[in-house]
Amino acid sequence: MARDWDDVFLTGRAADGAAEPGPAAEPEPQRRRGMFRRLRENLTKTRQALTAEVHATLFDTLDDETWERLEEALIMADVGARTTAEVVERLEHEATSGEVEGGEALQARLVALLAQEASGAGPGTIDLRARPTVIMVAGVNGTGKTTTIGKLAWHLRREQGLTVVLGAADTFRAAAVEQLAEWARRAECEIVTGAPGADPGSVAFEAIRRGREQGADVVIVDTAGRLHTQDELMAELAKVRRVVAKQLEGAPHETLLTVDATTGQNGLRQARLFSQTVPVDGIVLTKLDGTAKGGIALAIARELGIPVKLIGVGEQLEDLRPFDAQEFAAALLAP
Ligand SMILES: Nc1nc2c(ncn2[C@@H]2O[C@H](COP(=O)(O)OP(=O)(O)OP(=O)(O)O)[C@@H](O)[C@H]2O)c(=O)[nH]1
Ligand SMILES: [Mg+2]
Repeated sequence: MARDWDDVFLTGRAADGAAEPGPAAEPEPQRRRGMFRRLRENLTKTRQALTAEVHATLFDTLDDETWERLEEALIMADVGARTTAEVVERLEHEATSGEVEGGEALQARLVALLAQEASGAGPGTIDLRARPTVIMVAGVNGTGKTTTIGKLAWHLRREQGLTVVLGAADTFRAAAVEQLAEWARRAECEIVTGAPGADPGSVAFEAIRRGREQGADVVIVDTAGRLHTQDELMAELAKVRRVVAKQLEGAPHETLLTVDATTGQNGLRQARLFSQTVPVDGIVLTKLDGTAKGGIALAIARELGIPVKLIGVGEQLEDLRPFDAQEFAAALLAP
């Protein structure tokens, strides 16, 4: 599981896995503490909903009602019925057998069990060693594709010192190109656009061509989230992917799927549909700041079999973070 940007991005440089600070980094422990504090703040809605119940249950007399109430609270936070049932059953067992005793120990154990559930779908890394690495971003309209691309481009530049080219392959909506162009300006990277209604595949093609010509490190391709019908959307997504794959061997190296955390189980169903159309390497779970149902971050990897790699916790450039299950569970449940 990734803890920091240097853990997420495999760049093939010496910094991989080590803690060599990026160009704009603060001292390490201080920076991590600051990031954890911000994450807790961003998750306030879910955290408030959960911590009250966890305290009212695990720190009180343990009986049947304890476990029922705890289950209910986790399900309300969208942790998912299966994951919740397993985790609470295990915790109850460990509490009854005397393995784990006391509110604090139980709470810590709950964090560990939830984190464990969320970590099974594979490492949250993004391999950036290909030159250029092509990242395709897909997802239902409004889930945060364009915003995520802007934030990601900014992080790649600022934290990793990489050059990025954006491809505005969402040609369905005229405003989509403008929106991505604004992000390109903020992230200080180049953007390749097509005329409104242009073939999305041709825009992706041109972005990669441009990236290669420029010797760019990363090309990120935005895609449409809505067409006239869902079938058309899926067909187009598959087509863009084929164009990309034909043009550059190994591409797209990473396909990220954005899922809006506020849409809960419905978002999960949509994600499943997308992942049946194109192979998805990672989930970007967005809008965790605006929901009391952030527990979905801990269940989604297990439900889909795809790791959550990044989380969106706001609308600003810096509001994209690597997902770390342990850190996330701790931020939700720790006092
Ligand atoms: N609070 C919050 N808002 C977000 C986050 N990510 C995206 N948004 C907002 O969600 C809205 C939709 O985001 P977009 O990036 O336009 O979504 P999209 O998937 O590109 O949408 P389409 O292009 O219509 O398919 C915007 O208002 C964003 O500011 C997040 O992590 N937190
Ligand atoms: Mg968009």
